[in-house]
Amino acid sequence: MSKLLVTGGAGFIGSNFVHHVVEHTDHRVTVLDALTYAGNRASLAGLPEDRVAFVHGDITDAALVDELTARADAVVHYAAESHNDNSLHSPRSFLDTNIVGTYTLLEAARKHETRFHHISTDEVYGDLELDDPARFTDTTPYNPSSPYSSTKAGSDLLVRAWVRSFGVQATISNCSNNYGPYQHVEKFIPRQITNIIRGLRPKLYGAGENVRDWIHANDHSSAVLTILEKGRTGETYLIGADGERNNRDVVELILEEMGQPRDAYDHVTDRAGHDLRYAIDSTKLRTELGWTPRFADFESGLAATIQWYRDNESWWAPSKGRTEAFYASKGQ
Ligand code: NAD
Ligand code: TDX
Repeated sequence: MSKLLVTGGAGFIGSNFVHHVVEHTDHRVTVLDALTYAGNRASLAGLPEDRVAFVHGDITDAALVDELTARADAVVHYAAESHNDNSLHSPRSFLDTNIVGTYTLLEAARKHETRFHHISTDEVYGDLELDDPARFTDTTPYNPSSPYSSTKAGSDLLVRAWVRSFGVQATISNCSNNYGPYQHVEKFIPRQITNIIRGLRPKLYGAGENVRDWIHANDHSSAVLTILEKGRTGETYLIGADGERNNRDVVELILEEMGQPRDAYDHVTDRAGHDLRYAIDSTKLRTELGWTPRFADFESGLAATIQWYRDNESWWAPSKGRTEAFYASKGQ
């Protein structure tokens, strides 16, 4: 049994990870989360108090981070400003949290010789052409496009430097686009589902040809647990489940699943610098560490996610109005 410090554990993927850890291991978890607009304590409701403790605080608070890291066997670092569209309009908090916050945690892990796992994204590699057979691997050169992805790339490079220069026992994972319960309504799939529930039309950026490589958040969680248990210090593991789809197909699937005409959506202003395609080659994680995804069927995972948003309107309703007002002000 280990004591895990999980940063950003009240966010989408972090909260899914905490649920997964409680269900599948006997680890104890301390969540450190600043409860920004993206954090929600309700995402951790119902978890046993003797297994999960919650600390409301910021990862840039060095004294607090030091105190919590001293008590942990491992740090699993999810906390981030995570939304590309926000980073195009207000990038400052992305530098503070993603760069300075990661630095603050690395210094604590270095001091206390604590195992560290850094959660990152495939977006650090930039994008691929639609007809390119290539997929990202851990040797693909970094080439981030947005303020968000450039700060995630910077945080990855800090982790690599703290491994090489200071011997921090760290691993990194770069995962593709996640879907599942507890995802904020600003993100693509929950935005469209909750729009339809509210009688609004889904909004597709540009022509909708951009491709994302979808993975269920539970599969991301099982991969991170595998890396925590078996990953080699200093290594980078790419996490993906062969789920490439273009955005138009995903919107049409959601509409069909929710009993609407497949063409009942609007095209809106495209995202500035919009990455065309992401695709992950997760062979290293599968062959070296023996991980396999369980949610192979995107349609059924999507149907379950739609049902979750239907059943949990009180979870997402408080964020919906201000999220749509923000998008409307940008023509999206
Ligand atoms: P999210 O925005 O849903 O959650 C982020 C969480 O971090 C929130 O609970 C927020 O309150 C917390 N947080 C933000 N700033 C903080 C700070 N300064 N101190 C403490 N807590 C703070 O994000 P997510 O989608 O769950 O992403 C989690 C991680 O996974 C991020 O590092 C992201 O880069 C990475 N990732 C996300 C995806 C995806 O598809 N969403 C894919 C690959 C990687
Ligand atoms: O309303 C929308 N319409 C639309 O067409 C929104 C919100 C998005 N999109 C498009 C943009 C992208 O091509 O859908 C795709 C997915 O958009 P997001 O959900 O914003 O995700 P993305 O920008 O791909 O980044 C996500 O995956 C990688 C996460 O938000 C990041 O945190 C993660 O690193």
